[in-house]
Amino acid sequence: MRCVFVLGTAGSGKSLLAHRLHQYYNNQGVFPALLNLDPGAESLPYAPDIDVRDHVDVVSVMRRYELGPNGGLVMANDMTAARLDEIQGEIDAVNPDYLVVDTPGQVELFAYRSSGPYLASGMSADTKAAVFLFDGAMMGSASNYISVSLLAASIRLRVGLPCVNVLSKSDIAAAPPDRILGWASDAAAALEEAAAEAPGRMYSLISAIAAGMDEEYPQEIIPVSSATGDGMADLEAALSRILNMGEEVED
Ligand SMILES: Nc1nc2c(ncn2[C@@H]2O[C@H](COP(=O)(O)OP(=O)(O)OP(=O)(O)O)[C@@H](O)[C@H]2O)c(=O)[nH]1
Ligand SMILES: [Mg+2]
Repeated sequence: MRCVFVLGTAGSGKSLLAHRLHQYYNNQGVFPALLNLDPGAESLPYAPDIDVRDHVDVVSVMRRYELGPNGGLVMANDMTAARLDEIQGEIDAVNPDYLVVDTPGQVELFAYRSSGPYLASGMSADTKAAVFLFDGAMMGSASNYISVSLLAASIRLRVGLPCVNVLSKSDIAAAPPDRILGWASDAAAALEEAAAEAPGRMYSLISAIAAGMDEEYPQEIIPVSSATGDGMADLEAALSRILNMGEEVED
């Protein structure tokens, strides 16, 4: 089994992309399954094969421990990790070729507490990869791009999986996708634009950040639209390079 975790900031398009990936693999004639790891999801654009909400109920957690919505989600995420054995049993019973994992809306709950890295490393699969979504609707400026790149690097560090960067919602991106790809391929150009947007005293901070990110450049970022399907084949090929070491999708 190959396993793909879909990560990204709140509302960046994780759930819809997870659905599209599942459809894509299905159309390729392999057997995919969808795991929802977001206990706070009220509605999903797909019917999950395995659903953490069958194990952890945020509203009951809030009531039982007298927590607000954020405290409830924190605890629900931690409780998810404690249910790994049961969730793994359900995955094994389905036994897909590809498991697509939709993660909690608040990426910081997944990545920065111990539950996400624990689930990412503890789940049993032959190979694993992550997709990190740069929310196209937020990519209107070079400084936004650099900020989200930092978040992506930090999350990669925490989750510890090889990662494919995706520009999500490419059909409604806040800047032309070619311009965003320019920021990804050329650190100096991104820095220049970001510095021009930033107040003077931010310049040295932005310079230091860009210098530190030099190792990360050029970044590969794949524009994908879950609305039109554009870019799905490129995303699958990038995932395949990690999951199947370059082979096409296979069962
Ligand atoms: N136009 C367009 N809209 C999209 C695309 N992907 C997602 N959306 C819309 O963006 C909104 C959020 O999408 P979701 O898939 O729920 O995003 P998410 O990251 O799972 O959201 P949370 O789990 O709530 O953090 C929905 O209204 C989607 O229909 C896309 O590629 N193009
Ligand atoms: Mg979601």
